Amino acid sequence: MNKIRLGDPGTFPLRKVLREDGFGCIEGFEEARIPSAETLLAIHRAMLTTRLLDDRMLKLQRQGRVGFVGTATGLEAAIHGSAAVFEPNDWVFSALREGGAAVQRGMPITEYVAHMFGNEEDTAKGRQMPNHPQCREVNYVSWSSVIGTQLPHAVGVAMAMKHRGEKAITCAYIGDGGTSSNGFHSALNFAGVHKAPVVFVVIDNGWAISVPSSSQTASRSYGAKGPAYGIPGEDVDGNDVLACLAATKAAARKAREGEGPSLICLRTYRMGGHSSSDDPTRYRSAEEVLHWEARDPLTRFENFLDAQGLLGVKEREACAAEITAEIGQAVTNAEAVGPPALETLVEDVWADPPLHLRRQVVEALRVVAEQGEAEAVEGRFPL
Ligand SMILES: Cc1ncc(C[n+]2csc(CCOP(=O)(O)OP(=O)(O)O)c2C)c(N)n1
Repeated sequence: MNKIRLGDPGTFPLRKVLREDGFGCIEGFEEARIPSAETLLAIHRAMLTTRLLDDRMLKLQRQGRVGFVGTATGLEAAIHGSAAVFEPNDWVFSALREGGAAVQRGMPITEYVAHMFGNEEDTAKGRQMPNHPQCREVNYVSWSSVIGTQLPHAVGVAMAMKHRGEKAITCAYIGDGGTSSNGFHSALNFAGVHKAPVVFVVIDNGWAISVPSSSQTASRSYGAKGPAYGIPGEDVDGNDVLACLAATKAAARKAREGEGPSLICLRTYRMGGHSSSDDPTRYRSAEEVLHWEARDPLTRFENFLDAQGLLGVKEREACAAEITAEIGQAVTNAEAVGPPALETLVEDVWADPPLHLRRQVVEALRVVAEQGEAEAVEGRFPL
């Protein structure tokens, strides 16, 4: 359990831009390379939105109002520093924790929250697990839940765009655990051979449920896996939002200019449990969590913005209040909307649902009309 983490200083170099405390950049970093105030504040807002959205969703889950939550707490710099690079016509394929990137790309918070509730306004009609958002308008693809599958999908879309001569590229997120999947190997191999315009982003958050990152691979780093596929690879301090941004920007530029894929590993830490169904105290120490809490990527970036004169305590509070109000309104809306209509169960798969499915829906509707929904369910599952 206490093995040296991949990428720890001394074991493999990490790209860094911000000082550990956030109050400035590391020595030698040219100020001219700091992004514009507008970009910095937009990324901060995205990070804060994810932090607040996850906090609220987890509370709702604990109250039995939302079914499942997998938070991104601690990963905000990695997610939003990288996602900020992609253009509206690029495509983002994510795993469990990057839903905030959909919001950053323009998915309305109300739509995100409707998805968490799986209600009638959920674009997936309640058929996906919560925390698996999709948003066609912003080219953000829902995750299948099967670890690694999103990578071959992302490569396929990248190849399609390349064949069509389009300039768009794809971003493919995966966790440290996901690097052990078939999908990771086939996607990187195929993308390397065919120079697919894709950026692979490994978010190494230290744990794959209860498996520590140090037990996931014998490689000296995840970034080091790229060259084996003929792809450039790099490891980045994933709690340093400016380093995540810079590394992803360089990789995206290569993909856009026809130089093929890159692999970047953003090394960070999952501060919460794997999901709302997990108890992380069973497999990791309180000291370890405290160690990382002291390196909170949001605080580090806020210190930087404060030092730059871009975001003081008052502005931060105002921004948080605005986002909290927006989330609150979205939750109120979501709870006022009912579940998807039963007959939608057989939509979207068949042009004309076959007879046996039509019969089942008619039967379900008849039972509900006669007994009410709760009694109908109880009738099928006698206690
Ligand atoms: C093929 C497959 N095997 C196992 C699982 C169960 N599972 C769900 S999440 C998870 C761990 C994923 O870890 P990682 O890729 O590091 O992502 P993280 O959850 O840490 O963000 C596992 C093993 C799954 N969903 N799919």
